[in-house]
Amino acid sequence: MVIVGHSNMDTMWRDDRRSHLITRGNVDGIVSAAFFYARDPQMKVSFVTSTTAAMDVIRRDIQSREFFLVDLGVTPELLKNLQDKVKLGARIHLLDHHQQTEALKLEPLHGIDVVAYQGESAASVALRYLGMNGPNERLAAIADIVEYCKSNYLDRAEGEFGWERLREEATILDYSWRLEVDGTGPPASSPKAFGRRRSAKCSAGTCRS
Ligand SMILES: [Mn+2]
Repeated sequence: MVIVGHSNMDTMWRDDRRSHLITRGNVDGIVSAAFFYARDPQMKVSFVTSTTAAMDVIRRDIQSREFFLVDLGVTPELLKNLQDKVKLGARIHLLDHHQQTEALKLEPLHGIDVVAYQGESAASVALRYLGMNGPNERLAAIADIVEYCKSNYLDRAEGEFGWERLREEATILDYSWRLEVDGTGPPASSPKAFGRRRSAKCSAGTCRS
């Protein structure tokens, strides 16, 4: 649906779901999304490649009343967009492991909930936030490995399954999302697309992305 009066040509959409998770389309984001889906199968989920892309998604979504941003390092511009959403009545939760998001914990951010810790994957941050455990911990551990991070989940999973097995599973999952391997045919991505995805990675504190 197009909003009359908006001079830009962005397309708006209508969706009855009121809770929206926005995260990266890499292992850390995919694992985080799995946790949120397990908690709320009706949740709307968007995978993005950058903070700029996340801003676009948030701006277009005029239906959701609650936004969860996971694994997205916050920029001043994104923060401004989020504060605009809060003024419109939305609740915002930032779950992250990027340095710039963790720094926000010290600032008064009315209406924006910040849960951020460096040194562990965003998936581990999300799992703890959601109060989940059990088999989910192994998935968080895999995200930690791919992100070159370490958490209690990784320590426990390593003790239970062994480092080699976990690392192999992490490698397979990381390979799978990059090449869109889904078991139904050959990889869909061209080498060019593969390179583009690789370049979407960013550095983040002690972690990779
Ligand atoms: Mn990450």
